Amino acid sequence: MLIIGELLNGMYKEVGEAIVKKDKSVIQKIAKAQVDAGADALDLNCGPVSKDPITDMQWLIDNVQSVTDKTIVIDSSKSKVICEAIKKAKNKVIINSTTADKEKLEILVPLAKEYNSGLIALSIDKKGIPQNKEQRLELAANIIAFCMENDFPVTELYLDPVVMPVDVAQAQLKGIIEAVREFKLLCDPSPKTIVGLSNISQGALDRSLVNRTFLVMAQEAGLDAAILDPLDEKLMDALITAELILNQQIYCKAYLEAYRKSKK
Ligand code: THG
Repeated sequence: MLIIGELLNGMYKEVGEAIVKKDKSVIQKIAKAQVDAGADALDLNCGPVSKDPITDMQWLIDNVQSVTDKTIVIDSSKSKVICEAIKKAKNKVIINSTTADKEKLEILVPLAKEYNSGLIALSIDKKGIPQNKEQRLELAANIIAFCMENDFPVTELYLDPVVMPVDVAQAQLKGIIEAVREFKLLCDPSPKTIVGLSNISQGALDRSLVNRTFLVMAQEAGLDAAILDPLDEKLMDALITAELILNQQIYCKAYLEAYRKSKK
């Protein structure tokens, strides 16, 4: 599982304030803490506080790259922000994200090719978030077709079914897990799959419990990557244990410890 740390997001008060005040020490502390906890990549999102998201995203990338060589995940709904910010990237990059809309695919697929980056694609379009598994699969199939027609390797494509909060769309969650399973069957070689995990528990009482229970189920369905809070130890322990049971990690008696050492 590719573990992408979610904490460098302007949605969090401390991060939002640091972006506004240009306090790089806060950003670098959170970057390092996530890497130490086992993150393979770091999601960077300026959040709603940013008045100049291009400059702010470039500033985030510069400061994160000066403390880690882990993959940078450039998270913005604005293609222009991604196009300008990616110029700062020295580390490996994953673009987050395109939708199934042609206008976005036409900008972001060639950009991902040019920079040899991964590309996250949300199974949504201008009509909004799908209401069922079939609509998610249809959008995913359109995205895959576009990538193939434009020689972008589907093995670098991360399809995201868009996880909804349990208090908003409980009846869809099973279909979202099944979408992960079926995305992997849409072509050979398979595309990768990803979720933004914490979406599911927004408004829920015990967030960590809801997050880790969903994560383990999605892992069984073939999830390849997740944007999550790597500082949540119970979540990380469930992730590692699910990998063990799914035969994705070598078993030893002290496997949690061994896994953490292997990340250092
Ligand atoms: N898919 C993709 N990218 C994404 C998402 C996705 N990026 C953003 C988001 N969803 C994933 N990241 C987060 C980060 C934080 C939270 C949820 C998802 C979160 N934050 C607290 C909240 O809103 O309650 C903030 C609490 C605080 O202020 O301390 O839940 O789905 N491709």
